[in-house]
Amino acid sequence: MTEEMSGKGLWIAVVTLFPELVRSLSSAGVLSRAVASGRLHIEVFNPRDFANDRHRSVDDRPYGGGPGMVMMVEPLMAAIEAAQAAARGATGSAAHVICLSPQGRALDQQRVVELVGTKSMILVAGRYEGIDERVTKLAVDEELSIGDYVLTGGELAAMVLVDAMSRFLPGTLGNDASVCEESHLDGRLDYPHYTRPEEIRGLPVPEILLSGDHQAVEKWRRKESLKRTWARRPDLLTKRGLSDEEYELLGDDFPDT
Ligand code: 21W
Repeated sequence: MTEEMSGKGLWIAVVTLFPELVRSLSSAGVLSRAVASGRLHIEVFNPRDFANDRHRSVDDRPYGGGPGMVMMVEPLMAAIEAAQAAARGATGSAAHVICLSPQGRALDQQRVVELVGTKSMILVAGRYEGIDERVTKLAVDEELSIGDYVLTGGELAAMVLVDAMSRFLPGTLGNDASVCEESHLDGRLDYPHYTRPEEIRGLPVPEILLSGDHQAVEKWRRKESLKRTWARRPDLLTKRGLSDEEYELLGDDFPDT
């Protein structure tokens, strides 16, 4: 087991035909700092490096016909198995294998939090029309989608998951308070934010925020947060319900029934 991954670090392998796409995203911003500090390890495995024919083929035509190509079993399985061997070497145990796919369950913050507790994971990013179903059956533990829209492949979805998880690695954030605050902002949208100047282009900062009255500010923020959530994402509120105090805060904005 490597020294830097023996503790609370996250070991991730991404299986992708576009390793440079994944590397470029991990070598910038918050993720690069997590990697540099040893909290996050990202390794890339390219199925093309495991292709056997002289053309290094990784895709083939779909049985049954139809448009597009399908990622072949052999190079993809070999890449996943190489990633599993690397995971064993680094952490001493098998990695959890997640395939990013439009057919997966939708990723949400609860699953992000659960997955941060995983020692190691292999993220399989598909291209073309998708991967041969037998790879899913043989090697994939879980399929995740990031939402109901169409991407060109699984790489950005994989990095969305990595990015969301990285916020929970200690020392990554620079501001651990906002992660904590989220637990009690849970199920509602953020309140509006303002910084200097006090007025710009005819738009003032809400007076209450300049009052110095911390209790009043906190109440205003709770109310604004609820109003926005009710207006834009009522599904979040019906899912979690409202306390008596929140019901009162919403006041006239909340319908009778
Ligand atoms: C998108 C591949 C659409 C294939 C029925 C049969 C990973 C993704 C992806 C992709 C199709 C995620 C069709 C949200 C996403 C991903 C590539 C299907 C037409 N329909 N989360 N054939 N959205 N997308 N093509 O696209 O790999 S997670």
